[in-house]
Amino acid sequence: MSATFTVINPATAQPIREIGRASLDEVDDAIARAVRAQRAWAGSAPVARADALRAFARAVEDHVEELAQLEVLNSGHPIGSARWEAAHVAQVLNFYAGAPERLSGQQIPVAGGLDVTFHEPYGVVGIIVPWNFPMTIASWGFAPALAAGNAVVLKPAELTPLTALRLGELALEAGMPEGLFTVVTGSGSVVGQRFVSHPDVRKVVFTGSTGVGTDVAAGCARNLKPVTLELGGKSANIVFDDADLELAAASAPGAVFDNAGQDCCARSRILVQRSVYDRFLELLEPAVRDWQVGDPALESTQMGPLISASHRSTVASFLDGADVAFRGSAPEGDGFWFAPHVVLASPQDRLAQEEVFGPVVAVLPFDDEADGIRLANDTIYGLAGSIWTENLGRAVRVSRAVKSGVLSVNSHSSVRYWTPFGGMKASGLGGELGPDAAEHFTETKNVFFATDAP
Ligand code: TAP
Repeated sequence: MSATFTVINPATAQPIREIGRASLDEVDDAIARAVRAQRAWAGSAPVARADALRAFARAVEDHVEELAQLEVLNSGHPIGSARWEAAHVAQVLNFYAGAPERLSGQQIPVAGGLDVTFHEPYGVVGIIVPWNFPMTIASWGFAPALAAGNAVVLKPAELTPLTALRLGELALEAGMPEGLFTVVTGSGSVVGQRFVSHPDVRKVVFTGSTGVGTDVAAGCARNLKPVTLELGGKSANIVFDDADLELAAASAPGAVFDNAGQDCCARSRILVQRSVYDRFLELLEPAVRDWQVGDPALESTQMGPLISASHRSTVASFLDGADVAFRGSAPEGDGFWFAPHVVLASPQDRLAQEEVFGPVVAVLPFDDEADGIRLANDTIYGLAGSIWTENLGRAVRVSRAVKSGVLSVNSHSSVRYWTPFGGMKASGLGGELGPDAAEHFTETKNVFFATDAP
């Protein structure tokens, strides 16, 4: 690769490494190798594919610390989070290693013969991932795609390619066939677009912003190519007056400031019932001030820096004219630091409608259950959300009425690899994870075998 780009440590603003920027010919070469590797892979015994994925998972398990340290360096994730992320990749691989032997078709009753369906792999799957969770989001695509008999070409974000590159090496070291899982570094407009336009890439998985995702989907439509989209969010954390307010307030900073708010599931709008609004803010303030922002290499750190100088400027722009109620702290000096901010907002404010993707949370009051649901649904997004109430009937009613793909009641959990994940409205199309994800990487073939003479 002739052209390169520089990868920066966001905690120090210092360069780490030069990485090659693939040309169109190099992308096409990787896709051609993937086509060849996929034919042999799809033809191998299901148990052989399962064993290969388990070996890949073991290699990742054996390198959790190395991968975690790379993520601290490249993404500024706190070491505790980075270790969780690396271990999660191994768990996702192990989970989908069970899929090759379970991708059963159907036998459908028909007259005069036998009718069966087969789950056929697409062939080559192109996966485009963002910079916020480079390892985990990649694994949600590549593990089920490989399990279903596909080859994968993976494009990490230029800001954060290091763990993806290491995962590519670990796959080879674990014995995965050459060309089956290739990490292609470079820009979205070249590498990502080639995945969209190349006739041999038969499915695209895109995670990123709603704007780019819409263009990727349009390109896939022109090429009659299925696409999964995991996009932005503006998720609501809804606190009713019958909630355990102490618990709701204590957990609210983690729900939005984790990964410095650079999380598609960040609960970046806290909707609080008016009767407990003041009390909730009183409880929230010390929790925000205690939120530990600092050196991501330290075990005690809860939040590191933002990913880049330009992203920090974008996040800062959201505070222009904002009514800041209180804020946490952040280190001074080099690195793309930004303190957590709590802002009082009105429903039509930019801060209440647009994704900040930084540690800024908007707090809004609501009157009653219907008003809370209306406000929760009052954005273009529908990814995640939390509902705090001790009333079971209300918990059920509100969780059915909020138009989001991933909700939790009296907690903020969003991602378990064995349960489905995906957004509604402008937050996405199609889903990932859960028991059926490998099937999403197949197309159904129906075959009728005549048994009776015509
Ligand atoms: P984007 O700018 O959309 O970039 C995402 C990926 O797409 C990067 O790898 C990027 O490559 C690539 N890309 C850029 N332009 C492209 C094009 N024209 N064609 C094909 N690929 C292209 O998003 P981001 O700033 O990295 O990530 C932040 C956004 O992702 C937020 O909105 C966030 O909510 C969303 N996100 C959603 C989820 C889920 S699961 N719903 C998870 C994480 C993030 P380069 O940047 O290397 O050029």
